[in-house]
Amino acid sequence: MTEVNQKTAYDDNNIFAKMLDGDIPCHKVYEDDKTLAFMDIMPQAEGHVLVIPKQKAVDLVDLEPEYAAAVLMTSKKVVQAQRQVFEREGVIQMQLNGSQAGQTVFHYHVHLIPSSIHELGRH
Ligand code: DGP
Repeated sequence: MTEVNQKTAYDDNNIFAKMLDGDIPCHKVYEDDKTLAFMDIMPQAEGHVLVIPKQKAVDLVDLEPEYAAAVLMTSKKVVQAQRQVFEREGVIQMQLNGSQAGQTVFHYHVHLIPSSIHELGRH
């Protein structure tokens, strides 16, 4: 069992690493040299997107500044698109660090969820 106070090491076989390698498919919505954005397979609301860096980072602590900036810029593009497509202002940006926080895939990722904090638990 993973100790909650012990950091998980980067696993090259994690599901998002396999997506970056092209070994498993994803519904891609945006890609550039430093990031990939794709639809979440277990959406918490319609249009739930995940943004990941093309860096082997388990969590926020690992993320190099250039990749942090790139994830942020991609997230801005995705939120703009979500607002247009779903004709709503509210988009939640969520990011979990560590199993204790609820992180289940140990490649850094940002959730972008068109929803409100009040609606989120009801989906
Ligand atoms: P987190 O709990 O923050 O680690 O969220 C992991 C997210 O990853 C969760 O919302 C479901 C999503 N996910 C897990 N496996 C896959 C997959 O194979 N494909 C896609 N598109 N999303 C996945």
